[in-house]
Amino acid sequence: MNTTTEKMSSADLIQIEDKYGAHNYHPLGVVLSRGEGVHVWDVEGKKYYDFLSAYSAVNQGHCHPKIVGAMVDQAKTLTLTSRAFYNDALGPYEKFVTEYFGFDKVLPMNTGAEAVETAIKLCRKWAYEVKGIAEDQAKIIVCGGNFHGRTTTIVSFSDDANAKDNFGPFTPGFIRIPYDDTAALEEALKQENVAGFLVEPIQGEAGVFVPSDGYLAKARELCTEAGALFIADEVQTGIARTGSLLAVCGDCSCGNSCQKDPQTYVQPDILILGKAMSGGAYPVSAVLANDEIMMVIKPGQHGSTFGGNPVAAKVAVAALEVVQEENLAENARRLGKLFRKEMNRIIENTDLVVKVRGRGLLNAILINDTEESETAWNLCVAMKENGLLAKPTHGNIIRFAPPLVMNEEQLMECVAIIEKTIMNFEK
Ligand code: IF1
Repeated sequence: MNTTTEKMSSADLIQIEDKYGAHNYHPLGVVLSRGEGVHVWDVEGKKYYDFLSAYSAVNQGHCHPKIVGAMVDQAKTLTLTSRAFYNDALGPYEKFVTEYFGFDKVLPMNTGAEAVETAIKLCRKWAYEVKGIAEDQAKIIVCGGNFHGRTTTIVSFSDDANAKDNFGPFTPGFIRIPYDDTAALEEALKQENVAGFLVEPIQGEAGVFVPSDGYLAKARELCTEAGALFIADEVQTGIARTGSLLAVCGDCSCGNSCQKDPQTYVQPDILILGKAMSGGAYPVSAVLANDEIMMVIKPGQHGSTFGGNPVAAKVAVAALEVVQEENLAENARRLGKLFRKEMNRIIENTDLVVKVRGRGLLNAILINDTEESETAWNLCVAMKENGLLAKPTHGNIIRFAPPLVMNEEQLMECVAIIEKTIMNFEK
């Protein structure tokens, strides 16, 4: 097999990944070579609807011309200076992004996990230097079923055996409580030396768990009373995915620009963003906070070679402008309601699916089988054959998260594919 000149088939490409790549993933058997908007194409030219959006990174659609244009222009001009010197794209991006989300300052990183690590470090340093917790005693409360990334510290407070087992010794300083449980949070906040509470406004990896109404607001209130920082990980839920700019915006009336609607908005002390910050074009993540918190980090105490590079800065501005220009939050909200309504209609006519849940265009269906069963996987294989790509999470849950640039006609075509697949499926 000539891997450089001849066009390789999907089977060839799967085979070389298997032989030369670490086996840390188990992909669906499709090899993609092109994307545009809500669609991707495989090596053989078959077209699919993308219902994963690279785990909600491609909210703005594949290869959005404005985002790619910004990236290519900047890539031809200046790619990286490091933060040892200033660059002419970072400052304007920092002004733009802080105004966009309403915080005093931003700390730019690359991946979601790095941004979560940054938030943890920031929270601890604030606890020692502002709150006055004794050295090395700070604790951060986290939730059962959390997913915040793959670093050693982050997996230290995971309760997912797959993510965690045999990666110890683990980082101490975390208290895990059940998700969506304000009584447990209230109890945990009574412990000494609590610095903060780190939470996903909707749990993604756990299977798209939307907490009870009022949970985030109550958690915010409890953190304020206890003098602990409320840290929202919106790496997956942010940037219009759940039908508002951020999931902490709730069912707001602001549309595509967060005006912090006092009826629904829950203000985090630290906001963590990643994925769709770049529309999936480039790794861009960010931690946002106000000065009282962010200013505890001084020169030399935290950073990243690539964080805040000029390409990332230009890409992020373009990607966030697209969210507003194309009304993606409103579209996600409207199409999400339609999608759940259609899924509920299908559920009435099948025993295979028991529930749909989610917000905006972050949804999941629960398959009527055990976590160990192959049913959800086989359904995803069948949907792939029918031209729609999705992936199971936790064995019996299928997450549906298309790009937010979808229109109603396309969504209904996707509903028809899902319905046909479910109705024709035999275990
Ligand atoms: C993988 C899930 C999605 C995240 C939240 C931080 C990060 C993530 C809330 C880290 C990342 C990913 C990573 C991806 C699978 C994935 C995922 F299935 F685990 F739940 F999105 F749906 N906080 N989520 O969801 O961001 O460092 O990856 O940039 O393959 O691990 P990252």
